[in-house]
Amino acid sequence: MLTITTYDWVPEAPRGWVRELRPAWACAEAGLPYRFDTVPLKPKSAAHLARQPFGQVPILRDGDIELWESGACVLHIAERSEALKPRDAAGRAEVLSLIFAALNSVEPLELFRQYVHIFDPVPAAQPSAIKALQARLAMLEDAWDGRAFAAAGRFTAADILLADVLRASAAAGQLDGHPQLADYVARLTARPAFRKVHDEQVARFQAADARQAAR
Ligand SMILES: N[C@@H](CCC(=O)N[C@@H](CS)C(=O)NCC(=O)O)C(=O)O
Repeated sequence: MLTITTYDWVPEAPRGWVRELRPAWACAEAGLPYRFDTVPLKPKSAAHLARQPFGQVPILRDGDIELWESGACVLHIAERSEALKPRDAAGRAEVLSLIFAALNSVEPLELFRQYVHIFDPVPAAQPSAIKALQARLAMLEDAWDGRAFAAAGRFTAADILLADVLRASAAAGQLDGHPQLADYVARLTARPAFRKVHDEQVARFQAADARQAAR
């Protein structure tokens, strides 16, 4: 049984967006059983920081080993299931490339857009954050070439990470000028495994509200 560590509660806004969704989605697609355990969002405990140096989630436990960083967790799960990773070397190489592209080339720009949008530290940075994201998305759209999935011509772990990154851009209207990427996000987030783990996350944090109110 795989155990995914998430928070015991988060405010309403991030519900459905907490990255425990990534390993949970991978497990659901692969048909691997998983369960959740929780750490407090605040204050960060010493025990949590000993497991994840930034006091973040998710953390994945698999028997005696533990991993953190959602990308590492998804890759670990993908090693266990051909449902997430093809067997052939060329397919695996493509999956690996798209995983790192999602996390290293697209997500930083999407996170920067979110950061300036939410915290507005430098209002003048907003147009440049959007411009940088839009430039990257336009290149991805151009390279997409009508594909149904990110890599290897089939659903893989790369789709979990890329679609989860891009759905944040979509929710902010940033895919409006990128029809292939918008269609990709719509199709990937309509998958039963995504819907299941997404809705479970929202319900779990709603139940945490009810527990707090009952105290
Ligand atoms: N690069 C990390 C980022 C993890 C991350 O940002 N986790 C968020 C939840 S989605 C978190 O723990 N935020 C609270 C905090 O940073 O204190 C990963 O992908 O696992």
